Amino acid sequence: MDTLKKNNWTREEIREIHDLPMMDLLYRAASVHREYHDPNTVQVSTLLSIKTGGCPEDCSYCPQAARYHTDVDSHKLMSLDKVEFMAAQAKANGSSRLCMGAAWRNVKDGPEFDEVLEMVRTINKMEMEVCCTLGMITENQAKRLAEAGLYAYNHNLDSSEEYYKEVISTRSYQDRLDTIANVRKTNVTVCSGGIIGMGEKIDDRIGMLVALTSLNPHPESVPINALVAVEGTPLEDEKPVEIWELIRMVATTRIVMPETQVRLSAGRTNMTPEGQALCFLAGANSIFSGDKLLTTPNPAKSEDMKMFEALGLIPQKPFVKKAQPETVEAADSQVPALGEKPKWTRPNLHKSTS
Ligand code: SAM
Ligand code: DTB
Ligand code: SF4
Repeated sequence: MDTLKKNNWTREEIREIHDLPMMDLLYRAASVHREYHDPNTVQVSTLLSIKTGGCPEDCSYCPQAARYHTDVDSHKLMSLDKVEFMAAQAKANGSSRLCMGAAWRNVKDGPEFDEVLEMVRTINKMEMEVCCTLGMITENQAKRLAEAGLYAYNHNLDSSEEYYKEVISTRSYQDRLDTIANVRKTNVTVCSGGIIGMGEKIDDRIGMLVALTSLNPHPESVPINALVAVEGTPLEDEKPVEIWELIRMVATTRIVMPETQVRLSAGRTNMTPEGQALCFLAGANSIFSGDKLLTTPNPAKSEDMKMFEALGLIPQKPFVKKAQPETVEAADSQVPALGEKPKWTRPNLHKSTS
């Protein structure tokens, strides 16, 4: 059996795994899963949108892009007190990780980022894993987040390089890879995955897995989102993905990145508990809990509790995979703000600005 943690998976090899008869695929993925993980433990994260809507980017799937006409109400940065309250609630509800999302194109040094760093310090001290997803960041900003005690940074590749251009025009695939590389220069873990159901071909899903597996080391977590088609976005009419397609994607991800936590992310409201159980069997070992993702609905906590009970699943404790990072207080910081912006390019223009 091929359970190597390798970085040179080819499209053909991954496609061959993806297209196995379902029972063979499930058996193989479940076997890899058991070799590397406790199959009865699932990591539970809570999402919190700390800055909602009004984003200048044009990601076709996203209800928070300012240019689309969705029902999302824009909010400025959430207060530290509110974040602390929400984190305590998430912890009481059994989440080991709080993932704070901001509808930003990139991080800008200044009072708002300082406030986010304070949020990271506060939650890390609450013995929760802290994750941020704030758009593009520089190496210096990644270092400042690491110093504050950040556990993970989420920055998705979303699809294959070719299909990415069809979905987003305001930044390139390379920009995403650059931010991931900046995170990798610190001890913050990398969370990067994508979305299926955006009209892409199976080969685009495979292309995304090739890109993710070529990262060395592999991302510590890979979220697999099923598109939540939101009215007012360009992808509003996309039909929900078939559960079988999601199971195939999860199983393939598990096989090609055996050590990674595979997160069954957006789209669970369209799935039955039985469908989700097959995803767990196929190697998913993380979910987002709480009745809201960032702006769209997620299954009710009571439903997830029922499902966990029926399946005998146990929520993972924090800092099992990696030790808790230390927090350096703002006054003791060794990493000064440099005031620089991430370099970025536009697809097809290949012009760099800063
Ligand atoms: N602005 C930051 C960025 O783009 O990296 C962080 C927030 S953004 C909302 C985080 C991720 O959520 C995206 O990369 C995308 O994969 C996912 N996402 C956004 N809208 C979605 C939708 N409608 N359905 C599924 N996933 C979605
Ligand atoms: C990820 O891959 N999925 C999460 C998290 N990382 C930030 C976000 C899903 C967002 C779904 C649409 C919304 O609720 O706005
Ligand atoms: Fe902005 Fe992120 Fe949404 Fe893209 S996915 S529009 S960058 S919030």
